[in-house]
Amino acid sequence: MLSLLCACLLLVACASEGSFDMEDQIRDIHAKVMEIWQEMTGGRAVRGSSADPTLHAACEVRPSASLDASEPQVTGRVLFRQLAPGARLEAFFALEGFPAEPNVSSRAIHVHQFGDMSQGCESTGPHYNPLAVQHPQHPGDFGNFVVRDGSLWKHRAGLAASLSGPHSIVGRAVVVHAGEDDMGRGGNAASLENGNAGRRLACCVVGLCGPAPWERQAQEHAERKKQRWARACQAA
Ligand SMILES: [Cu+2]
Ligand SMILES: [Zn+2]
Repeated sequence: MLSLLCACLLLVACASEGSFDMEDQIRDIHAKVMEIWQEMTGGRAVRGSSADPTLHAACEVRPSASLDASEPQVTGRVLFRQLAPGARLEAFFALEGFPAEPNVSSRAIHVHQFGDMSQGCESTGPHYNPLAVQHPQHPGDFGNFVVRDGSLWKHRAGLAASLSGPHSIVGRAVVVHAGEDDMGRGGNAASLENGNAGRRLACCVVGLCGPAPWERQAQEHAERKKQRWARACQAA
């Protein structure tokens, strides 16, 4: 029934005229689906057991089992925080093991449909795409991330994915790619499905957790920022 509702909402959005672009329309549809979901469940599905509505999730990234040993062995974690059901998602990305190239490079990270790592990252399926839209409008299209000295450190806010509701990414996979995401501008069919982001280097399954991993990561992130500033000041 919900998928039918999503399809109807999408049709209405596509048929409507106005100044909204596609991204705004998809955001509105996600918000509407979330609202209906909360009404249907009386809020129980997203409130959890405590009074604090904040949701946290963790994803321990491991190299894809289908890769050769000679390929980069990327490890680390992706942590998520959502302050309330329906709110935009925040994430910390902390990964290492990329080749330490002299120049910075850019790597794509997405949410894929299945939390199945039985065939390495190959069994995680295509991009998670609950509204049957084109890339890069999938809720888990996190875009490109800069890799410096073999590491990737980033905090991002305002992400469209959710840890609750009918389009939750919990139990699905985060996949780290070898290449850059062309953000749908590659001029071929794959570009509108996956951004031609290349091989799947590493992945993990998103699972709910308590607030402690997020707090530790936030502290570590602040410390690293301070150190970077101190180094920049010394160099100046
Ligand atoms: Cu991907
Ligand atoms: Zn996508």
